[in-house]
Amino acid sequence: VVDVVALGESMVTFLPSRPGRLADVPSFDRGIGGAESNVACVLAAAGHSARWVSRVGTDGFGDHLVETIGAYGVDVSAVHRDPVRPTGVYFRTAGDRAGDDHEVAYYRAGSAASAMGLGTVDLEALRAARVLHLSGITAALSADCLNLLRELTAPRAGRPPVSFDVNHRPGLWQDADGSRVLLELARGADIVFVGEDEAAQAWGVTGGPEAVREALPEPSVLVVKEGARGATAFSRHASTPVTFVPALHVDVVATIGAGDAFAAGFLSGTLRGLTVRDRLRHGHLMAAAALTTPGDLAPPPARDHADRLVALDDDAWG
Ligand code: KDG
Repeated sequence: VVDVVALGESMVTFLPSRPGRLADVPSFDRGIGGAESNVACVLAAAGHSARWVSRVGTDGFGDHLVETIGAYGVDVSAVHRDPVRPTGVYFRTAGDRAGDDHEVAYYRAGSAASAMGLGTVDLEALRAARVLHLSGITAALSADCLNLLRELTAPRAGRPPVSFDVNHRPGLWQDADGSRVLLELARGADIVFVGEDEAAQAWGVTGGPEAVREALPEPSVLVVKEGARGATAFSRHASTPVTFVPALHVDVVATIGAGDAFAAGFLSGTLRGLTVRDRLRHGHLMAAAALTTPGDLAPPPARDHADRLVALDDDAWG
């Protein structure tokens, strides 16, 4: 049984070599992206056992993803290679520093990962986990992917606790009712991550973290991310049911990957049985590392270093 299994599509990403509209950028630097494999990579770098379950093509981009994610120490043995469908790729501009206003062009329709489903992924590899991490992105990829997520979030005796990052990507939900589906899936999960802005965009919930909790009372842990301000965790079984921790002040280079790093830090603290405050602090610390690098993934601080930072006095934090 590994600490965390993450299921989801990963893509080779192309980030512009200089700022500007996609229409004007002449060349791109290759990286890797994929919200769920990002979580697995950060957790592995933070000293946890992590497995990524997915499908990629037999093309060179598939090789690159498997090799790069494997090099983080993530178990990639349950990644299936699809001989017919290609690996997804996407291009993205940096946008402004808050991460708004960027352009994203996905080339993932009909990808190998969009063929993930109950019959095409290794269900045993998914279930042998202390935590199974999923995200709303997968639900948007295909009907089979959605069915798979519905099955994995359904209440069943013996299923691992499910962590679900809502990850509302409006660009992937053009013809479908993403709002309803994301709420339904979140209701079945045990730990849910959602941005305050996402909750407003997807569900029309405004009025702060408390209003999000009212709309989503089911998960035993709900983490509402409030951007640069901080994050609030609602936890049914903790001695303090509501915990707010301010974010760290950093010079943001790019917001991409920060939400994934935050989720990884919080899950790391959860797996280690830390207090809710310290889970949130580990989340912010990992997010700070991602915010200060251009691509999806930043090497997180080593565990003992992270623990020393998390133990700072309240005055020194945030
Ligand atoms: O969280 C970062 C992801 O958005 C990025 O890596 C790409 O997974 C991705 C997606 O589908 O948007």
